[in-house]
Amino acid sequence: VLGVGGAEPPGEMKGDLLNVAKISDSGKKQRKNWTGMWSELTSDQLLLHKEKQQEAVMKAGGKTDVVQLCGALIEWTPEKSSRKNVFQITTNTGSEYLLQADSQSTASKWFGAIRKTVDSSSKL
Ligand code: I3P
Repeated sequence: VLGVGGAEPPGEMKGDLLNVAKISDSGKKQRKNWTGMWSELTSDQLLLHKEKQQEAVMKAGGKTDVVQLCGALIEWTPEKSSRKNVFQITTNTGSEYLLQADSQSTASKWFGAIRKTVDSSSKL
């Protein structure tokens, strides 16, 4: 079934290239700059890798952005972009990320899995 999300347990989802734009850094507005990032969901973080291989990331000295999902908000935000399938993560420190995939099923899969992770990590 496509588009339901959350089929895989937290910590075991990776391997998709999502378009990411960080539009706020701790409350400070950033210029929107879409970048393709290899996404990986852990039990409480969204890791955004510039390189596909984890090893390549390590060797390059950490071109990975870590989004803390505990206490975060996630919502579909069609009004924030001309692109389709855009959703936003707002962290509890006030950083805002737009995420997007042209494939609706890919976007929905990640939205569902991230929302689940937000819910489970925020309950602790
Ligand atoms: C932005 C760029 C983005 C676009 C954004 C533009 O211009 O074209 O792709 O967002 O629109 O401002 P620049 O590269 O000069 O900063 P979308 O692709 O999400 O529409 P926005 O300002 O309406 O968000």
